[in-house]
Amino acid sequence: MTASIVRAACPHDCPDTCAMLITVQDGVATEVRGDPEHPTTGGALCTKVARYLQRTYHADRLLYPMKRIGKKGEGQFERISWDEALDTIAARLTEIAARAPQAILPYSYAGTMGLVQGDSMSARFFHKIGASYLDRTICSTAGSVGYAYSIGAQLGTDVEQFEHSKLILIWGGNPIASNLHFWTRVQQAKRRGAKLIAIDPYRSLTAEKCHQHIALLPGTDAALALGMMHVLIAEDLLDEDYIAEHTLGFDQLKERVQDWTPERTAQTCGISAEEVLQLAREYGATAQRGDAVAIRLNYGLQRVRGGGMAVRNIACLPALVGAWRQAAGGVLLASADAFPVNNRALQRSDLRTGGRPRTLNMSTIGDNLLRETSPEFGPKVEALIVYNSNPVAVAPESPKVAEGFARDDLFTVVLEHFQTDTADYADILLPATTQLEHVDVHMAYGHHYMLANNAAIAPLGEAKPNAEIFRLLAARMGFDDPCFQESDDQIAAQAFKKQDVRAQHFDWETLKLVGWQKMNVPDAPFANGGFPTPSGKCEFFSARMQAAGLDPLPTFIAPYESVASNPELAQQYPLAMISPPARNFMNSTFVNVQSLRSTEGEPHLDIHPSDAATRGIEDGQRVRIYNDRGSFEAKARVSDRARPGLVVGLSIWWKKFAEDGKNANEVTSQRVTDMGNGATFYDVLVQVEKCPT
Ligand SMILES: Nc1nc2c(c(=O)[nH]1)N[C@H]1C(S)=C(S)[C@@H](COP(=O)(O)OP(=O)(O)OC[C@H]3O[C@@H](n4cnc5c(=O)[nH]c(N)nc54)[C@H](O)[C@@H]3O)O[C@H]1N2
Ligand SMILES: Nc1nc2c(c(=O)[nH]1)N[C@H]1C(S)=C(S)[C@@H](COP(=O)(O)OP(=O)(O)OC[C@H]3O[C@@H](n4cnc5c(=O)[nH]c(N)nc54)[C@H](O)[C@@H]3O)O[C@H]1N2
Ligand SMILES: [Mo]
Repeated sequence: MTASIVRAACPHDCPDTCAMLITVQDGVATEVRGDPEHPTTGGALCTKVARYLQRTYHADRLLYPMKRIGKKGEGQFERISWDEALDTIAARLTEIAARAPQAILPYSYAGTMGLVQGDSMSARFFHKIGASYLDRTICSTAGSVGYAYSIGAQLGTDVEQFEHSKLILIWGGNPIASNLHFWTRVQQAKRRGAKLIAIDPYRSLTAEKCHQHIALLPGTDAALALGMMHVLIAEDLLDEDYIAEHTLGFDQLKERVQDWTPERTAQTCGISAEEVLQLAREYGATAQRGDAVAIRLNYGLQRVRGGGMAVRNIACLPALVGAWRQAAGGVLLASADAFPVNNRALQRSDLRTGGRPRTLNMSTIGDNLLRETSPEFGPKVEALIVYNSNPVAVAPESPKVAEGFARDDLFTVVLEHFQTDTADYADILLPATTQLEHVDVHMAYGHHYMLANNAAIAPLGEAKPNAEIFRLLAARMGFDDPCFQESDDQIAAQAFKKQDVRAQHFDWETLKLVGWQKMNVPDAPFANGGFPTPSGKCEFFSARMQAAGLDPLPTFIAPYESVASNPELAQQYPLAMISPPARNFMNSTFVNVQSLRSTEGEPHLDIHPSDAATRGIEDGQRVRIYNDRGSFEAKARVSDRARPGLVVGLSIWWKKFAEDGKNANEVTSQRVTDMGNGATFYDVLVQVEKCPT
C-alpha cells in the first residue's frame, strides 16, 4: 500500500506547539516530521518529538487496564479487563459521591495540551460529580497573574516578529532547550545585527550563545526591573508621549523607583552596578533610536516567592520606552489569550448541581493528601484520578507527595502511557492513547495558530483516549446528559468561539484538512494602547492589585529562602538550587526513552568551582543535596556554568531511573508564589556534600 500523510499537532507543554506530518504505511506510523509549510514549525522538530515514534511504539507502553497487586509504590500490577476496571472505578466513585463528592479530586496537567484529551469530557465528568476543583498552578499562574495586572491579558509580541528586533532580552528562559522555534527567530535577528542578552543565574545552552549574560541571583528579577526603571527615568530614556497616553501611574512609579539606584539593585541581584546601568541604557537608547526592543520573558523567574511581582515589573518596561509601538517590540510571556477557547462548551460547568466546590491547589498536593476532614478543609481526599500528569515526580516536596499517595485509604486511578513514578501508586492503571492514536484540537501559548490533530494510527493494544475513558465512566455512573455522548470530533468542533473576531474563521472540518490556521490578532497589539486592563492602559499603578491586598506599584519581594532574606537558614543551607528543564526531557515525559535518557546521562548537579572546592568536591563525584525537607543524589559537574552560591540540577528525572530512587523535588517546597498560588520550585536553599565512597 502507498504511504499516506496525516496532519497532526505536537501535544506537549511547550510554547512551540508544532504542526507535524505523520507518514503512515499499512497502519503503522513510519515517520514524524515538522510541517515545512507551518510558519513557526518550519519543518523542524525538537530532538524529543523527532523521536515520537520511539515513544509511541515503546516496548513499555501500557496496553491493558491493570490493577495493583503489590504495595502502593512497588509497581506490581496484573492485567484486568476494561469491564472490570470501569466497574471497579464507577462503584467506588458512586459510593464516595453519594456521601462526599468533594472527597474526589481530579489531578491533571499538561501531558497533552489538547483541548479534547485535556479537559473536556473529564471536566464534564467531574462537574457532574461535584468533585473538588483542582487549581492548576504548577507552571504558570504567578507570571500570568502578574502579567495581567500590568498588561491585562496573555498577549504580547508575536513570536514571528522577533526576527526584526534589534535588541532581545531573553529573560528567565532557555529557548534552545524549551522554545526552539523562537530561537530560530532569534538567530535570524542576530544575522540582521540584533544584540542578544540573557538574564539567567545559570549559563544555560542559550545564555552561552548570547552576546551578553547577566547572571543574577535567583528570585531577584523584580529588583533588576526596578533598577532599570530607575535608570530609564533618571537618564530620560523614555517615550513620554506613549507614557502620557497609554500608561497609568507614572508619577507614582517615578517616586517608587527613586531608591532603586544601580548600586542597590546590583547588591540585591548579586551583579555589578555597571551591568544594571548598561542594560538599562542599551534598552532605552535602542528604543529611542527607533529600533525594536523586545523581551522574551519566560517562566524560569517566576518559580519563586515574588515571581508574580517580577513578571508584573518587567511587563511595565516596554511602555516606558514605547517599545509597543512596533510589531517587533514589546514583550512576550504567553500568547494564550489570542485564542478565544470556548471553555463553557468544552467543559460544561453548568452540569454542576450543587454550589461551587472547594478548590485544592495542585502545587500543595502532598499536604492536601495528608489532611484529615475538618471544617476548614472539608472532607479528606478519598479518591484521586490522575491523567496527563506525573505528580510523584514533578510536584514539589516529593517526600510528602509520596507519603500522600501511599495512603492505604486513598483510591487512586491513573491514566497513562507508561508506568511512571505516579502509576506505581495506582489502584487501577488505565492505558491511554498517544497523540498519534487520537483526535484533538490545539491552541498554543507561544504563537497564534490553532492546529488540528488527526488520528494517524489505531490505538495500540487496548489503549483508549482520555475522553473516551471518561465517556465510558460517565455511562457506567448513569450520567445521561447528551453531552456525555459527544464524540471527540464533536467536542473539537466546539473548541473556539466563532462569534469572537479572533476565531471567526474557525471551522473544524476545514482545520482538519489544512492542519493549522492563524488567529485574527493584530501584529502590534498595543501600538496605540488599548491594553485589556480596567483602565485600558498599561498599569504602573494597579487598583486591582491594591484590592487583592498587594502593593499596587512595582516592588521587590525577596525569596522565602535566600542568603539575604533568610540568613539563619542559609547558615545551614547556603546554596540556592534551581532545577530547570533538561533539553532532552519534556518535564518528566521522554525520560524513559532510552536514546534521550542516554544523552542526558544521569542526574547531574552543576556547581561552581569555588563552592565545590570548599566542600572537597571534584568533578564527576557523587554528591548528596539536602535540606530539612529531604535529600537526593547526583553526579557533580564542577564548572562556572552555575554562578557562585547556586547549584543547578537539570530536571525532571523519573525517580526510578535515579540510583537513589529520588529526584530534585525531594528538596523543593510547597510554599506558593505571591500571586496565582504557583509553585516555588526555584526558591530553595540546600547544602551539598560528597557521598561516602
Ligand atoms: N526541552 C524541554 N522543553 C520544555 C520543557 C521541558 O521540560 N523540556 N518544559 C516546558 C514547560 S512545561 C515550560 S513551563 C517551559 C519553560 O520554559 P522557560 O520558561 O523558558 O523555562 P526554562 O527553559 O526552564 O528556562 C528557565 C531558565 O530560567 C533560569 N532561571 C531559573 N531561576 C531564575 C530566576 O530566578 N531568574 C531568571 N532570570 N532566570 C532563572 C534557568 O536557569 C533556566 O535557564 O518550557 C517548556 N519546554
Ligand atoms: N523540580 C522541578 N519540578 C518541576 C518543574 C521544574 O522546573 N523543576 N517544572 C514544573 C512545570 S513548569 C510543569 S508544567 C510540571 C509538569 O508536570 P506534568 O504536567 O505532570 O508533566 P509531565 O511530567 O510531562 O507528565 C505528563 C504525563 O502525562 C502523560 N500523558 C501525556 N499525554 C497523555 C494523554 O493523552 N493521556 C494520558 N492519560 N496521559 C498522557 C505522560 O506520559 C506523562 O507521564 O512540572 C513542574 N515540576
Ligand atoms: Mo510548565
